Amino acid sequence: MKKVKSSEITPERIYKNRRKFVQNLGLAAGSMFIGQNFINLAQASSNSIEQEITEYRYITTYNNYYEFGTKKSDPVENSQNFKTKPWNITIDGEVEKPLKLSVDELKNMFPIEERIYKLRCVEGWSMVIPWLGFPLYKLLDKVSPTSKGKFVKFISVLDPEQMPGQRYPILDWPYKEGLRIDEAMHPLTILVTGLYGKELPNQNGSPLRLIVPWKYGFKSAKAIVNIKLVDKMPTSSWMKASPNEYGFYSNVNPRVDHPRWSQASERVIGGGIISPRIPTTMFNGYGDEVSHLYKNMDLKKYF
Ligand SMILES: Nc1nc2c(c(=O)[nH]1)N[C@H]1C(S)=C(S)[C@@H](COP(=O)(O)O)O[C@H]1N2
Ligand SMILES: [Mo]
Repeated sequence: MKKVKSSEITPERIYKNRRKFVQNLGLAAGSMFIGQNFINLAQASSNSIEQEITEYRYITTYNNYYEFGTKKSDPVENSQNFKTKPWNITIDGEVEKPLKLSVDELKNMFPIEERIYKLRCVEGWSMVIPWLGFPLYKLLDKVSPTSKGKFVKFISVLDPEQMPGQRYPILDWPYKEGLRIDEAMHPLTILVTGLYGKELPNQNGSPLRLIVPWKYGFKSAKAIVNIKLVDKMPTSSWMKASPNEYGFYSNVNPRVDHPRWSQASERVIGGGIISPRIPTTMFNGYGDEVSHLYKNMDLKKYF
């Protein structure tokens, strides 16, 4: 019903017809020059990256979504009949004004913006994705977190009838993730409702998923039904499955390896048959914007 202002969103035609480069992915699409050959973001920032936007067909066929299976091709194959309408979401816990509303109502509450962010999976690959959504802080402002709301917990849907992966104890279902309140309030943190100017495909987490661009991809819970403000650091499904591999923070950090995968470099999905590897950057390239959140923290200990 809304409000995707056409001026804010690049038509797919334009994505297709240009060589797509993003310079420094750190800032929002405010300074995007539609009609030129590239999207130029945040030139002022020092740690600039240049990487092509990943093609739609890779973004929508190479997925991690264990509710629909553990192979990269499982989500697109097994999620097409997944029912995302109607869909309600509750924002509650340590808040003064809890909310329960439909995703359609939520989409009409805030202007939908385009944000071109890199998604870096801890498995060692990345894609650059033109997301549609709105900053999470706008929603959190509406519910007025109390002083006990120190963390935010994200809970995905539990529906084993529709989600074959949930019939097996691969993870602690429903999928759970968490952020510290200041991370959740950071203007780069968004709730996503679409990509490439279109509705969010089921395999990418329709109707609502999180994106925290300086953290590994698994922090970005898909198919969210509940956002809960809590007093204590939540335990995510991944922390519970393997605490020495998955910490709470999970900031992209090329100097702290996962026990099974080096984090020093990443494979560019859709970057051609040679699948080039490029160096991974601290905080996925968003250091200028987010490193202050972690000052005086030992990021090896708090991985
Ligand atoms: N509910 C849910 N959310 C999830 C996952 C999942 O298995 N279930 N996988 C995560 C992982 S590991 C990654 S890398 C990203 C992948 O997002 P994409 O398929 O849109 O690229 O989703 C994350 N969100
Ligand atoms: Mo991932």
